[in-house]
Amino acid sequence: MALVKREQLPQAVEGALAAAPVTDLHTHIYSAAFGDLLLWGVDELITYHYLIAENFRYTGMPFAQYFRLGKKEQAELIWQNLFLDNSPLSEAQRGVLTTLKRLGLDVAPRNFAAFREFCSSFTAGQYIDKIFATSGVKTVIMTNDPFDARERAVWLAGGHGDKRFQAALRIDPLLNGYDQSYLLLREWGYAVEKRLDAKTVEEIKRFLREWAQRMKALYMAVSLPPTFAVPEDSTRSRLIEECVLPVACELDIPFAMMIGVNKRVNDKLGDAGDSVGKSSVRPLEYMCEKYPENKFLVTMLARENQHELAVTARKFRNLLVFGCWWFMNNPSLVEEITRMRLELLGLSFVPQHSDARILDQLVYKWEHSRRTIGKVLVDKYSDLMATGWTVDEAELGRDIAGLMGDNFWKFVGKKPL
Ligand code: FIX
Ligand code: ZN
Repeated sequence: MALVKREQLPQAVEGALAAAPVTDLHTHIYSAAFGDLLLWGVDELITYHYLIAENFRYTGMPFAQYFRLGKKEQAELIWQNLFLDNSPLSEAQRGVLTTLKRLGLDVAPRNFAAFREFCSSFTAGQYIDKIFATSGVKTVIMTNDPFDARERAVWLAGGHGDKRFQAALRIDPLLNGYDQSYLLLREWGYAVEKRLDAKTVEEIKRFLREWAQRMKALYMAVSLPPTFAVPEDSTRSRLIEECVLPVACELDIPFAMMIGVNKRVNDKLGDAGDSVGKSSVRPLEYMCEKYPENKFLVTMLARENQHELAVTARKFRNLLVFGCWWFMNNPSLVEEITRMRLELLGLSFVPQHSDARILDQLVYKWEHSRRTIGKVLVDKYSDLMATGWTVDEAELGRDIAGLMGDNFWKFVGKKPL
């Protein structure tokens, strides 16, 4: 393969990013087998909870009045407030337009009806194919919650067969709400008590084992508040150390922690009402050190935590840092964090996940991320070449394929699916 010249770097990096198959390791999208759990199309795209939050900055409409509207009316209201009455400069606003453009639609006429007509010409299955082809994403990992009745029914009926969609066992109700969720476990035949006695611990491990195997889950995951602590005298801390980590180790799958969410600071906004808080990395140091056979996938929500998270990863090879999560997923912060991670971790991290809740978002979230990550990589390879080091196309392709997915698959010890 030819050596890359410094002046060719922008084109070479852009080409390698475009060619690298993406594994999107955390999303909220579903294969067609999950029915209405899969959100897709322009009305869903424009009523994304990020845009709901932004919408209320421009209107005094009572929150409940908005949520009583039908989906189409909600979409038309947001289109008016966030696109027609105010230029759509935010990341989530621009994302809608990037997606529509990449799907071949002309946004200049601002003809919302035309966007709807385009989407209505697809079935869910056809649209999944279209979005995967347009976004360059090869595999997405879902967020699979066995406590969600609709989702539970799909898995108990045999699951789904679309290998583009891999599973992650999401256990927030177990870890963050055991005093309620244990009643469901009992309903499902697990002999658990509210108090974590020895039998209960074993039955919770059985629940985790059975569901991780049923889903063929690539990892177990939870989102955690800024106050998250392990060890501490709490049910959550005991469940993690006595149930989650032993089963994760037994099944050789990572435990993914998404740390720093302050849930429902404005409850009237629903999913749009969550916020952020600075967390501690002490629990990560404790778990990575005490459980060297366990693997930990971690992303944190506060900008202030990003540096110490990267430093923690330098200390523990069983910790893989991933993504620019939620309020971090904006070009200015993706650039800052990716630059810092490359400087502290080299290539040993996963720079991005989409957190897509609507299928269509794969297009813009990855288009925007490739552009920002590419900009940082050009700088870093340029700095490298300034030392006299040479880089050939194959090495560049190898490095970038690692960032876009191979690093994750190596960490979980599986071949890319
Ligand atoms: O906990 C999570 O998986 C978060 O990503 C979501 O709760 C959040 O609403 C989201 O989609 C952020 O991008
Ligand atoms: Zn998420």
